[in-house]
Amino acid sequence: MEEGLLKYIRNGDGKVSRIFRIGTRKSQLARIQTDSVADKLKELYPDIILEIVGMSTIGDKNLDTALSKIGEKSLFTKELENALEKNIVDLVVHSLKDLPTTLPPGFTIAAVLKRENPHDAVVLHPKNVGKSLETLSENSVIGTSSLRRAAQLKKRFPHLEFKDIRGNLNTRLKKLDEKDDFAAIILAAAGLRRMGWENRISQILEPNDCMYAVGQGALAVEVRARDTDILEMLSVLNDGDTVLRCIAERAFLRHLEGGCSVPVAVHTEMKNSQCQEEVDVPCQRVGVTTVKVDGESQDKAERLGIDLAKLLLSKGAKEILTAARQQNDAR
Ligand code: DPM
Repeated sequence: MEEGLLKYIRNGDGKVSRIFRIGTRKSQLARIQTDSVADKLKELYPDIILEIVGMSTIGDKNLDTALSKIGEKSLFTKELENALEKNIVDLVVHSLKDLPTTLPPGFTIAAVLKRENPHDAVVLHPKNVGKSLETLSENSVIGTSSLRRAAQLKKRFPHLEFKDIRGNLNTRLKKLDEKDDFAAIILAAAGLRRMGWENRISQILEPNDCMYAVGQGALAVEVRARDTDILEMLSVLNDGDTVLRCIAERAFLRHLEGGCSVPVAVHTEMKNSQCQEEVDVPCQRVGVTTVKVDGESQDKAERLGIDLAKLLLSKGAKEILTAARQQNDAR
């Protein structure tokens, strides 16, 4: 243990317990997401001792630069992984869509929790309430820094204009409401719901309008790969269907060599959930059961993603992605 930061606490009865430290970004959304995972862990392991450690990341410090322009693959994850590596924290909660499809050696995803609504949502300027993307007037400006959202929506709604908007969710809603720069902004429905702002959603974008980002709406817990005890402890958090869909989606993006700076979108559905088996997880709390996704189903999901990527590459996806990257670099 290089830095010897593992923490223990001595209980009244003389027993010693380990403290598990959870790293999180400091934004309100990140805190809410981390708290929700901590609450689930406390429900499953009532005696667990957790400590939440807030940290700033490159993505948080560059609030004015479009995500796709910062050019750093692991915008929101690098500092948190450094903290994992140095044993400053033991687990890190992320939005899965912010986690690169290939993690640095030594790190792994211990759990992917049940996905929320993965779709994108339209939030209108108060003066436009009652309208939709379709009925907003010609040349209305829509705020989003996501190339994926802008690329799809430009094609579907050619009468609209798209401009970058940065900052955390609180900042963006303020920019929308208090200025006259944007007619509407596009955000993930999941983030809005977690913040308690569901009432601001005026339209959920269906796949025909705009497909979502790989992993959108799902939370993931990242840990040190060597911590097999923590991996086992966290496996109860996994949601089988979400795990399989996200394996397929991430394999697809990995094979396309896409990232934050290319407009790649997906839509996945589980046709049946037969591939899961109920198993007992041998963990501290007796009687905890979970669905474990068997290795064969995981392999199938991975292959599905890769096959789809290959199909698209054979139809010219590589050229489209290269052009999109060059266009982005020139912005
Ligand atoms: C990534 C993108 C965005 C985030 C790009 C994309 C949106 C950037 C923007 C990879 N990460 O989606 O095409 O709008 O300028 C992010 C959000 C959430 C996780 C916020 C959002 C919450 C939803 C979730 C930012 N990361 O997309 O509205 O947990 O999936």
